[in-house]
This record gives sequence, structure tokens and C-alpha cells, in this order.
Amino acid sequence: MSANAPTPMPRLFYSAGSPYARICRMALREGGLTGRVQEVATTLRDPAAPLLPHSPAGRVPALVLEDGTTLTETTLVLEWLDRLGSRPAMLPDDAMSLAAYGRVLGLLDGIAVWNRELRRPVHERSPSVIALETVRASRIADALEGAVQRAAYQRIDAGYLALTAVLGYAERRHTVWAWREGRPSLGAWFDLASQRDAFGETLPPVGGI
Ligand SMILES: N[C@@H](CCC(=O)N[C@@H](CS)C(=O)NCC(=O)O)C(=O)O
Repeated sequence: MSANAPTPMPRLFYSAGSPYARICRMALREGGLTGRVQEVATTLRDPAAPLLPHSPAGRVPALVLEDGTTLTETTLVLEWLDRLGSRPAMLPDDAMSLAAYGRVLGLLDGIAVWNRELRRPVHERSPSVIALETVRASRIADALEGAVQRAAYQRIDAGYLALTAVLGYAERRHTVWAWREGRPSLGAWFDLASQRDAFGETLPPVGGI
């Protein structure tokens, strides 16, 4: 079968360590779509990665539709899963919940940059980038601590899943960040969210930093 031949159901390419892909994998579970989308593990940064024939970006998540069209970017994939019939729908339609989702994406993007920097050989790291992202993460986490105290992130939606994924990433793959310190409400929120099946079934491997 060629890479773009029609397949019986959409395929979600992921890597187990990716917090972005994890958002979509948890969305499948929370939205009742596990029987409608096949999950396919892929390597990354590998010329032989099974994902590459579908997406030149080589990033996960990537949702390959039945006709071979490939959707990349977490938010676009969530939007498609909503169209496929996710219940509940994951992308909110009110501004406050969209803002809550965007805030967490800002944290996740910053931590991805910070983590990538730390994975370089020591002499290639940029102290100024690390300092900038450390401050950014701290600032956003402080805002999230306040938001959680005001009962935000209670409904299962994109913001909830993204917050679960980013804190889960910090717990297992970016442990250099002591995000719980001084943020008891966020810690309690995460401990509760961690009990969901969707979380337990998508745990990333413990890794390094
Ligand atoms: N903006 C993208 C980010 C996705 C992303 O950066 N995924 C990482 C894994 S966490 C990736 O696939 N990296 C592959 C690479 O850097 O080559 C999204 O929202 O989905």
C-alpha cells in the first residue's frame, strides 16, 4: 500500500514522549473516539520515520485522514476530532475557555524550547534562552495557580487536557522545573486530573531532564 492510499479509519501518529500528541490521545479517550481513530507510534527525527511520507514537518501529533490528507498541529487535530463527533467537544466556543487553553499552550511551547535547550551538549546551550523560558514558565504557572483557585480548568476540554499534558511532562520529562513549589492548588489539581483513565493510559516514559 502506498503512503497515501485510502485507509479504513483516520490514523493519529504520536510519539509516547510528546505532550502535544498526548493532548490528542487523551482527547480520543475522553471524547469516545478510540474506536474511530487508530493510534500509530512513530519515531521522530529519523529519516525512516513512518510519519514522514505523510508529513514533511515530521512532527506529532499528525492525523492522517482516510483520503490521505494529513492534519498537523494539536489544535487543528482537536478541531477535526470534534467534527468526527467527540463528546464532549474539546475546543471551547467561549472566549474565557479559549484563553485558558491558549495560556497553557504558551506554557507548553516555552517548556518545549527550554527542554530542547537542555538536551543540547552543555557548550551549545544558550543561558539566556534558558533564563527567559524559566521566567516565562514560572510566570504562567503562577497565573495558573490563581486560575485553579478560582475554579478554572474544571471541565474536560482542550485547556484541561493541555494543562494535564504539560504538568505530566514536567513530572516525568522536565523534572528540572520544580513547578509544585509555592503552587499547592495547581499540585492538587494535577493530582486529581492524574487519576483519570485517559491520563493513566497515555503516560510518557520517564526521560532525562
Ligand atoms: N505546534 C505543534 C508542536 C508539535 C511538536 O513540536 N511536536 C514535537 C514533539 S513534542 C515533535 O514532533 N518534534 C519533532 C521534531 O522536533 O523533529 C502542535 O501544536 O502540535
